[in-house]
Amino acid sequence: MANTGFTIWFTGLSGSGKSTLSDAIQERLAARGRNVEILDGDVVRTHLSKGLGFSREDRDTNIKRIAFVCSLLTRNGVACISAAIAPYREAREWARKEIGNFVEVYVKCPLEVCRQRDVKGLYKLVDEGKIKNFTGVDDPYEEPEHPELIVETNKESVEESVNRIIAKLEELGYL
Ligand code: GGZ
Repeated sequence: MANTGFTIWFTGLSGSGKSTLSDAIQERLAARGRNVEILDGDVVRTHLSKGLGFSREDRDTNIKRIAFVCSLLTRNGVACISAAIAPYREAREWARKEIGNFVEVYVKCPLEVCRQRDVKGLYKLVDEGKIKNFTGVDDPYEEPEHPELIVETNKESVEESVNRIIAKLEELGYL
């Protein structure tokens, strides 16, 4: 029987753990013989969305482009992972409708923890006033109201979060 495609749609602040979880999920799904594609926000922005900024309009355009690619992959049986901040509820709902087999996972982590992690040194630049309109600091992040799953990366290990995501995919009949 052909694999059912689906999209894991991560959403969460910069530094919340979306990319880490994407890589770990990719590994787990690949081990089960699935073809996996990750659309990571900052990677997409060097190709498909090159030149876009961080205004609401540009973020919405970015999300719609990612959703479009996810919809193509999903309908062809790929296990697709979107790892963009996707801060606006309306754009996420648009993606949900466009894609269909959509599993929204809120990667929840307090801003202060993301700030302490500061994997890329961006929060430091924000504090120095060198980056403006940074999500969660001086730009909005609208928490999901009804995500399929919430993972709390300051409270659970990567393995625990991955196990919960895999279990949710099984429960929904995608695996
Ligand atoms: C948020 C920003 C910003 C601003 C640069 N706000 O943690 P990162 O570095 O690697 O991921 C973030 C990425 C955000 O791009 P997305 O495509 O995921 O955003 S959206 O879904 O809103 O379109 C961060 C970096 O780019 N970055 N400036 N002002 N994140």
